[in-house]
Amino acid sequence: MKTYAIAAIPGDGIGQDVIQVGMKVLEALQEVRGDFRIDFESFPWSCAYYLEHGRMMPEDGLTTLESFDAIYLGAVGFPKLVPDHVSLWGLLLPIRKTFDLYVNLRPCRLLPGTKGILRGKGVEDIDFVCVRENTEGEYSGVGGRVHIGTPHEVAIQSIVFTRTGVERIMRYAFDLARRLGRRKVTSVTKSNAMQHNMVFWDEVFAQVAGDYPEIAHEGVHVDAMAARMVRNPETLDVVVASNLFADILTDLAGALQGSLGVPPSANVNPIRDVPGFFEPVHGSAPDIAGQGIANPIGAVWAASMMLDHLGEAEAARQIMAAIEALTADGGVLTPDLGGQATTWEVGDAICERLRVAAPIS
Ligand code: GGG
Repeated sequence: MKTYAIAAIPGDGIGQDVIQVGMKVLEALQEVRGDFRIDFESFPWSCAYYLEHGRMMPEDGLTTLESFDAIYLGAVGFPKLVPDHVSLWGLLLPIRKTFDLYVNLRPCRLLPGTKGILRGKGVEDIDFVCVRENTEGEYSGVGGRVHIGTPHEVAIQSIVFTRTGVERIMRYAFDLARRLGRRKVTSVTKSNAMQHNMVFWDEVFAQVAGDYPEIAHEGVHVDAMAARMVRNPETLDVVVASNLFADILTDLAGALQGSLGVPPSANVNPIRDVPGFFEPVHGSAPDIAGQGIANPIGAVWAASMMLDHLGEAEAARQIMAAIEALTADGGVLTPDLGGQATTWEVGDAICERLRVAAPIS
């Protein structure tokens, strides 16, 4: 029987709650299917770990992760204990960069039965995929501060775009559009104000688009894109954006789906043999951790993306079918989606639906 080694890193805040549910759903699925096994190993790397050890993960943490088939992460951040830039640069960003997980795939789809927040926009209107560049751009980490604490202090954060980095993410977006049968790729830019990096981004986009004549393409400035997502989300198929722009816009995409608790995120390198890393889009929300009100759907959907990436497409679809049956029914939802159920009740209801559903082929 095929066995997958998964590194589970619940992390901080509600990451602990939702990863517990995600693991339970995966365990229920392997029981139902019986054709693969998942071996989880959990790691306590988090802000609590930082307080004890002075780092977010051990020195050889990335080497440890290398031997796994995938990484399943909850959330990172507990700003009252550890500054956010320390926790993010201590755990989440090093995983993405070290394994060169240059694609961050974030679907935005209104699930059946859920209302979203846009008047007059339904499931047929809100259905696009955001392809986020995940290893460079605004999150390159290049910069520094001088004259710290003096009146002439200076802080510089540089944006780094490489031809390799930009071209490969554009190409991935067009290939994805082709694979999904989508008609258009929309590039998010700001080349009117950013005359170096974003003009370069636009040039590479135009060059890559030339190799995909059957797929329409357009560039939209990031400010106009924010408005377009709200006014006309139905005009979007595949969206490609830089690290920061996509980070911001996919929170907006979460709101379009009714809650930031819904969307998942897959950090992958489609070429290299490295573990992909899967997480809900949402953060750690420490203020509501452990209360049983966090929505686990984003984490469970991320588990589905993980299975799909591992080559278990049918199992991935089974999880999505269970989530969709749950939302369509509407009876067992967390408060962010208008329900009264707890995190654990939603998890149990998804497991139950997996058990009763007919196999999908
Ligand atoms: N679920 C992962 C998480 O903790 N996200 C919070 C966050 O701020 N992420 C930044 C990023 O995705 O770059």
